Formats: sequence, C-alpha cells, structure tokens
Amino acid sequence: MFSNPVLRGCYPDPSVTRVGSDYFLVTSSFEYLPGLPIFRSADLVNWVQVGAAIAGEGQVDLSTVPSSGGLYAATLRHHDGTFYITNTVVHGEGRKGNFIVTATDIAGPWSDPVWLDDAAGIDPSLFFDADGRAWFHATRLAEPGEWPEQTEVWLRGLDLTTLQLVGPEYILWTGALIGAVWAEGPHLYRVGEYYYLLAAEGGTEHNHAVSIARSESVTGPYVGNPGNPVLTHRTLGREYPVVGVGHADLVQTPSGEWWSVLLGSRPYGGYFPNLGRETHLVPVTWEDGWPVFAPGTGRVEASFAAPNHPLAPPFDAATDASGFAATNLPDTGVLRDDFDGETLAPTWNGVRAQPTAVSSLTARPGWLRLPLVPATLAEVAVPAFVGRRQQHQNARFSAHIDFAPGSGSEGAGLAVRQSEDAHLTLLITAGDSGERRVVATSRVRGLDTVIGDGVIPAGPLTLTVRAAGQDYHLEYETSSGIFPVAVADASELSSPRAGGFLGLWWGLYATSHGAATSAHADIDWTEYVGADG
Ligand code: 6LW
Repeated sequence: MFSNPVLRGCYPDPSVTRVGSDYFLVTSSFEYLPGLPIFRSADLVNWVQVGAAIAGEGQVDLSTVPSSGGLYAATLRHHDGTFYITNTVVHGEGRKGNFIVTATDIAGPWSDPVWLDDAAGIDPSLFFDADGRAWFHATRLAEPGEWPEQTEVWLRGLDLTTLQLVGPEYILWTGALIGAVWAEGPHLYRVGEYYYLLAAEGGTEHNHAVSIARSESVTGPYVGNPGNPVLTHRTLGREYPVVGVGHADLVQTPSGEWWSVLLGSRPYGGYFPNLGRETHLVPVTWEDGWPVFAPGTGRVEASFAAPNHPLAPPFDAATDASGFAATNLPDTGVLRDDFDGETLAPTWNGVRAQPTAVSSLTARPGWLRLPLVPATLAEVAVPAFVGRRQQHQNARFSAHIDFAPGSGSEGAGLAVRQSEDAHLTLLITAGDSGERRVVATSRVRGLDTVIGDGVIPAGPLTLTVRAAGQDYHLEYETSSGIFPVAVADASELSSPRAGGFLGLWWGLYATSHGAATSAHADIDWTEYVGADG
C-alpha cells in the first residue's frame, strides 16, 4: 500500500513521464525559484527532487510577478534522448507566455527558454506521435465564448529543430459539460487505436474534474467519453478530506499498468488547505476503450495498493540530510540543514529570484548568510527570503540565527508566506531604547498587526514556527528555555481567505523596511519536523 499525497505540500499540476524504469515528474512553482521542481522515482510513490528546470539566473524574469503568478502548469515529456518541459510565465512586466526548455540530463543543465510568441493561453503540453510528428497543445479563453470562462484546447504542429509552431491550428475541445469553465491541463496520448485528450475542467477549486475525449485522428474531431467527468470530488461536499481533484497526467508502467498523477487539496481546521494543491496518485484501468480512474471507488483515496513493482525504500533523513527529498517525508520526520554544503538544496526557494541571489553559503562557512535588503514581503519585489513548502498540517520549523539589529528598521528571522498581503513574520529587531526584541507580526488582507513581542538576550538564538492545526505558535528559544511570543490564526493565510492558488512557504527572512543597510543575518541551521503521525 502507499499513502496519498505522494508529493506533500504545494506541488500542483503534476506532469509525469517514464524513461525505461525511471519515472520523472514536474510541478508548478509560480513566483518561487528555482522553478519547475523535478523529481525522480523508481515506483511512482517515493519521489526525490533531483533539480529544477528553471534553476539558472536569467532563464525567466519573475522579478515583477505578483503572488500566484509566474510559472503555471508545465508538461514533462521525453523523446529521442531529450527531455522537454513546456510551461508559461503568467503576469509581471517581464517576458510572458509559453516556452519550451530542453535537457539531455533530467538533473540539468536545462536550456534557456525557446519562446513561442504565437502560442496563446496556458497549460501547454507536448505529444510525440509514432509517425515522428510532434504536437503542441494548450488552452486559452474561447473568443467569443458561449459562456463566461469557456476555454478551448487548441493544437498545432511543433518543429523539433526550431521548437516553433508549424502548420494549421485545430480546436480540439471546450470541456465535457455545457457551461464547463476552464477546460485546461490538456494532455494527448495514443493508446491502442485512439488518440486520447485528457483535460481538467470546472476550475482548479472545489468543482475541479478530469474529463477525457478520443479521436481516430490526432487533429480530431474528439468525442467526449459519455461517462465524463471520469473523476471528480465536486459531489462529495466540503467536509470530504480531499477536495478539488483534477489536472491529471497518465503514465504506463513497464508491466503495463496505468496510473495517474493529479492534484488535490486537503483542507483542515475548516475549508483551509494551507498545504496547497498536492500531488496524488491513483490507479487507472481501461474498459471499452476508456480509462477508469480509481476503479471500484472513483475517488482519490488516502491509500491504494502500490504499483506492481518493488517499492523503493522510503525517505531517510540520515541519507538525504540535504533535504532533497520533497516528499515521502514520513508523517513524522526531521529534515535538518546545517548549511555545510556548497550548494543549497533545491527544496529551498527564493521569491522571484534564485535563493543564491539573496543569500550566501560562503560568506561564513557552515552558516547561511542573508544580507538585509530594503524590500519587504509586502511588496512585489525580491525580498531576502529563503523558504520551503509547508508539507504537514502539524509541523515545526526552527532556525538558529545570529543577528545584531542596528536599528528598529532592521529585522531578521522567520516568515510564513502566502502573498504580499498575507504572511506572518517573527523578527529579531531593536527596540526604541536600543534593546534587542523579537516581534511577531501578522499581515492579513494587507494590514499588519503586531501580535506579540518581547525583549531577548544578546547572542544567537533559535526562532520557531510551530503549527498545531490552524494555530501557528511563534516562539524563541535560548539556553534558558522556550518562550512563546504569539499564536496566529493561519486560516487567514489560506487561499480561500487570502486569495491566490498557493500553499504556504516557511522560511528565513531579513529586511531593513526600505532603509539603506549593510547588515546581515547568519543562520547556523534549520530544522523542519513533520508531525502528522
Ligand atoms: C494551472 C491551471 C489552473 O496552470 O491553475 O486553475 C493554474 N487552473 O491548470 C495554476 O495551477
């Protein structure tokens, strides 16, 4: 048996492919970098991050992208010795639209984007047909639509030497239901005598669903499965433990089994999915030339019988202390990073910039240095923030920090981030009479509230965010013990209340709140502990 989700935390819009006996998977990453995290698995269940497709400076410019913009759903495919990822930059003042990056090694280096300026819409995908032809498909708003938010899946040929669109355009699909909003996440497959078009519809929230259509020709016309939608939780109500399932991608195992990865959210403490849309795995069988998702149950269950090949050993913090493993973190597991390596594990992200652009592992060996910058988390800017996804409903994130604030405008410590308008901070700063203080601030709908503070002794100390359901405890620890500073209601940061698409990132944060500064904060180690057992 295996447990869902197979990728905990905000890893939406999964796309999977198999090369030989290895599986590879990519997910969205929005304004966070490195972007488009890539995972490898031997069994579809245990995944380890092996890198990211947008890990280089300058591949894309996300510096002006508002929260929940940036890198939307991607597709990962392999053909003739080359890995292809196609994706979209959404919003911001930089270059936007659809692009393709390639690599011969899944771990990179990945190429600079080849932009497809004549490819409209989002959720691009690639299909390599047996006759050698390559096809690009995506979804865009139908103009004019027959109903609000009607989208159309369109298809054109792709020249693999130029990576540019060629040939006529075909409109393949507008969703299974009359009035279906957001037919998106399209993926084409050839199975037996048919071409199949798998797509999401209903929007990526509660009404999300998976639908499928087929045709004898890759260019259509496509006929919808009379049984559509083939998977949805929209009829299960908001109390059901997994909601909003959709955005699927199919893969066949070497032994001929079929599986689907897809996204789903797990709200808790109310309809609050603080972990975001997570990657789940469901079995698929075929009947009468149509796929049956999760046969016998038709739902994304918390566990299923595992795929028919040996399960790889589960994640072991001792063998992967670098934190590369972004999933199969056990329900209770400790990930510690002593920053003794030469590179940051790719599970560490910057906001709109690579984390290496805002931090240093060499300025003080064995410590991560975070120079303060004037930018704050409340702006669409590049803050001094290095964070990782929250992956458990109950978890602790601690950091041992050495920081001497020069003034009350300088702060360094921890942050829990949804967006510019929704985040928590626990910062070491200086009080009016120069004393060192720790201040907890909650920013909800763009308004800051100080929810706790206290005088702290000089010297390095440990700051902690400890999530117990929707209560996030903000604490500091010295040799004299653990001291509470504040408790925040994190449901205010959850996307149903705060807006956006994303789950929460927990990280290190330093700012001079707009003032010039040459200060820095040094972090000796961090610990992330999941406690969902
Ligand atoms: C993704 C698309 C979607 O590109 O959300 O709501 C976008 N639908 O499929 C970001 O996850």
